[in-house]
Amino acid sequence: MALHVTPDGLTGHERPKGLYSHWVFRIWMLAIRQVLSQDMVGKAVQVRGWIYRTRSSGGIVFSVLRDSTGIVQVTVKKDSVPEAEFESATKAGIESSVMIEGTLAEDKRAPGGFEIRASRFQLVGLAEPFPITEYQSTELLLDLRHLWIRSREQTAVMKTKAALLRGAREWFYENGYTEVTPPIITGVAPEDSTQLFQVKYFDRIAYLSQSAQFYLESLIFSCEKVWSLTPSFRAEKSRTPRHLAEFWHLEMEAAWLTNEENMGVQEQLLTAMLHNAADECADELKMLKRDPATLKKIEPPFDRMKYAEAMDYLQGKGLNVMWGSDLGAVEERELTKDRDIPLFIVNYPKELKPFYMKENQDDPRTYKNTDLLAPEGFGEIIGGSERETDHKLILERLAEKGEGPENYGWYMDLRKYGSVPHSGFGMGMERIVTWVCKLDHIRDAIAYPRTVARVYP
Ligand code: NSS
Repeated sequence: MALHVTPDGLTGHERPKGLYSHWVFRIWMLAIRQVLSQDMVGKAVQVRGWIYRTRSSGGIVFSVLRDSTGIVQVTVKKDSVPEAEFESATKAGIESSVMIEGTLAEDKRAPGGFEIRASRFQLVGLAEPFPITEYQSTELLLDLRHLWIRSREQTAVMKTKAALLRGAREWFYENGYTEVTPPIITGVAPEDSTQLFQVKYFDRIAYLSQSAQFYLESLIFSCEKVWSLTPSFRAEKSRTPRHLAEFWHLEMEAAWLTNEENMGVQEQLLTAMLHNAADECADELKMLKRDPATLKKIEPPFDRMKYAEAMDYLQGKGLNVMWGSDLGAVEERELTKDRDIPLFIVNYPKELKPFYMKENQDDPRTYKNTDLLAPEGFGEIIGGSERETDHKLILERLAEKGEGPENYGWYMDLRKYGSVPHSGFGMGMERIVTWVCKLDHIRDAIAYPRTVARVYP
C-alpha cells in the first residue's frame, strides 16, 4: 500500500476505495482486511476494533482483534509496549474496544496468515465479562440480540443484505425507475385482511402497511416506473422459519408492463442483486458456506412452469395435491430441490390469489400472475402479477368475496381516470437473504426480528 502526502501535508497510507478507513493519528487508520496483505509485512500499522479472543501466557498476550471487515491476531509482549499498556492488554477481555499500533508480520498459524506485533496497546472501553459464550441456546441469543449481532456470521449477513440492496438500487436507477416513499400507516389491506396490525390513530383505527402496492399503482400515473423499499407487516400467527411479522419489502410497479415483461424485470433485477452480492461480499458469503460462484451462475431467463403443470409434477412425485391446492413449503421444496436457478410458477387459480390480479384469457380460471421460487429447495421469494384494469370486474370480484368497494375507496378511482395496463411485484428481502446466506431461519436475516413470540430487544 503506497504512502502518500495528504492535502494537509501529513503522511498517510493512500486511502483505498470502498473499505472502511479513517484519518486518525496522522496516518490512515486501516481496516483489518486492508492490513492483511503481503505488501504490509514489515510496515507500521494501526488498527482499532474489539477483542474477539484473548489469552495470556507469561510475558505475552495473544489477542485476536475484530472490526467490521475481519479479524487479525495481535501479540503484545511485555517488553515491547509501555508497562501500563501491557497491564491493559492482560485485563482487556472479550469485546473490549482497543487501538493498536505495531508491525505486520507473517505467521502461518494466525487466522489469515499474519499477525501484528504490537508497540502500543490502548484500551478504549473495558468490557465487563461478556454474557455470550461458545454454546448458547437460541432463546438466549435472541434475548441478547443487541450483543449477538456483533458475531461474525451476523455481520456477514448484514453486509450481504446491504450488497443485495445496493445491487437493486443501482439496477432500478440504471433502468429509469423512480424511487418513491409510500406511507406505512394506511387504511387499505392489499393482502389478507385478517393479517393486519391495528394502530390507534388519534381517534380512529388505522393499519400498518402489508404492502405498498396500491400506493405504487397510484404513482405510475405520474412516474410510470416506480419502486420502493418499506417495512411490511403481517400479523400472521404462523411460526414458520419463513415468516416474520415485520419484513423489508422491495416492490415495483410499472405502467404499460405485461405479466411476461414483469417476469423479465424480476429476472434482471434479481440477477443484478445476486451478482453484486457475489462480487462485493465474496468473503462474507464463503464464511456463510455459500459459494459466490453459484450466484454468478444465475442469469435470465429463469425457468417457467404453469401452476397446472406444477400440480401434475407434484402428483407424479406422490404428493397429495389437486387443482386449487396452495403451494406450501413442502410443495415448493419438491419443485425446487434439484434446481440451481429460480423457477417461476405462472397462472395460479383465482381462488388462491387476491382480487386485484388480471384474468388470464387463455384459461379464465386463472390469473396472469407469478410466484418466483428460489432454487435449492428454498421456495417463494417474489409474488407478482399484471393488475386488473377494469373497474367493473374489480367490483364484481369484491362482491363475490362479500366485500364492498367502500373499503377500497380511492383505489377504485385509479380505474376510472385513464386506466392503463400495468404490472408489479413484491420481493421479501429477508427471504432472499435467508436463501442466499443459507440460513436455517428467517429471523437471522434481520438484526431485530419481530415474530409472534418476540418484540424484544
Ligand atoms: O403477499 S405477497 O406474496 N405479495 C404482496 O404483498 C404484493 N402486494 C406485492 C406486490 O405485488 N407489490 O408478498 C410478497 C413477498 C413474498 O413473496 C415474500 O417474499 C415476502 O413478500 N413475504 C414475507 N416475508 C417475510 N415474512 C412474511 N410474513 C412475508 N409475507 C410475504
